[in-house]
Amino acid sequence: QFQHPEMLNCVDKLLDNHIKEGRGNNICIQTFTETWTYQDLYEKANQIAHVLIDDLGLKSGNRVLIRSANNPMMVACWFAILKAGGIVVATMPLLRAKELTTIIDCAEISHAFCDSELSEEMNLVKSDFLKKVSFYRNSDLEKLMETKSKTFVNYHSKADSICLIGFTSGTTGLPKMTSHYHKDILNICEAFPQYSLQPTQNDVFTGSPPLGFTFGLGGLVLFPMYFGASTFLIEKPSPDLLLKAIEDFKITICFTAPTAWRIITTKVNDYDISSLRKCISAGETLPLKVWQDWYDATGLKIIDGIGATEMLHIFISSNEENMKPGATGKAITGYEAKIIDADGNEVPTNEPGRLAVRGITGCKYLNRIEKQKEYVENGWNLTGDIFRQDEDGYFWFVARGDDMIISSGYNIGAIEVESVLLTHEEILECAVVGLPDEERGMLVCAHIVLKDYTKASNELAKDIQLWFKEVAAPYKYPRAINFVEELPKTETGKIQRFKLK
Ligand code: 3SK
Repeated sequence: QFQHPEMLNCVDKLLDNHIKEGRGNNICIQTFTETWTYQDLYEKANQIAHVLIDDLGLKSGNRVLIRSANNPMMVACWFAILKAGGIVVATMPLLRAKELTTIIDCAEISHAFCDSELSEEMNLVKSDFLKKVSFYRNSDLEKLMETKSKTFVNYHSKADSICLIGFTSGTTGLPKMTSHYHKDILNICEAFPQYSLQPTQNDVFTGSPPLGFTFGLGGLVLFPMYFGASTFLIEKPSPDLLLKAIEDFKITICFTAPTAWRIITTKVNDYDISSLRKCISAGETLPLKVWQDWYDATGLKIIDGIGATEMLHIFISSNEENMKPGATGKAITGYEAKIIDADGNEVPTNEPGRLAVRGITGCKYLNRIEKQKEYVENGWNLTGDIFRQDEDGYFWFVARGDDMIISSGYNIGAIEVESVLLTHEEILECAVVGLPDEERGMLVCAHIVLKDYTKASNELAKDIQLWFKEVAAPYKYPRAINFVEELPKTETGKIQRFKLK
């Protein structure tokens, strides 16, 4: 376990081996309208890999952005990039041109694949790094693919070559880039699934997180394919579509965020979900009430987990046999975790402190040496979360230790929202905080000082919200706006966010 040869392309294990070992006709990906076998995915990924090299001029180590909702072609592009020796940067479909440009410039991305339904913002990107964009869904990529061979010799990568860059919303304006190796991809497939799910080839996975978020990538693509199971992808997930998919496609394993579990609970009696055997929640802490209501309604125990883009996937979780409802769980196989104080010393049992974790994956920030030092100390990754560990070794979430707002499963950097708001012509100053919210977990709330306070009105608040959704990903917009004459500050001029919270 967790041992790899020096040379390793993770696609060999995740995709090509299924063909070599005779599983080509097994279903790999389904949607409400499509069914792809492993053979289909293998052939399409091979053709796209040829397009990358022959037509788009990809060289090994080039970074390739994917802009798409969760669909089979997105998965084919993901595998093709690794097959051809490139590095994948998958993004959230809701990102706007400005956010895409920041990512492209930060990661020096030279190529992009984009679902033609999301072309509008892609076409507005202005970056000197980006050389080639290829669109799919009745577009140029499919035409080029038709001319290509369905076989391909995968790039001979090192186990510790970077194959993926994950962006995490910075608590400061700039997003952070975390890099992961081919071996990390296989390590996460051994870790959480073996600890909590014990998947078999008969499992059918589904869920709502975007594949641009490593929680979704693992749960909806890497884990099912590692075990030769199948996945059901939903382009625009909603609680009803999740439940419909579970009923119609006999889903056995479902990954989603606490907000969705809460809503699904209220609708579950309208559907037959008897096929479901594992329910996974991550992205934000799972309230005990959500766990209990789901258990009362279905008899199923939601498996909570905490992960991080920096660590690639979940590192603390539980399974039905060793679960304390309300606790996040214990460090899973392959990881160690501890709670430390500001000096890095372990704190006594049940005392809150910063969660530190180390193991088979870990943070490797690119181009942010100062962040690396802040986040990693003697091999321990210092998360932004405050936890406590009880006498039985279970970790309990206490609070976020930074300015990250987690709303409906999305990580939203307060400072990032502020920097967008500050570009609005009427806004002089602002401070963004997360407010507790029953539906979303947290709500993005902006306290705004206008250049002219007399203009404060509900109409202006609405205008600012609409404008925000035009210039930044809509999920980040401040759902609550509070116009104030001034912000609470320290003598040195620092905003006292805790007062606003
Ligand atoms: O936020 C999380 O808990 C998470 C889980 C899995 C993978 C990535 C992340 C950020």
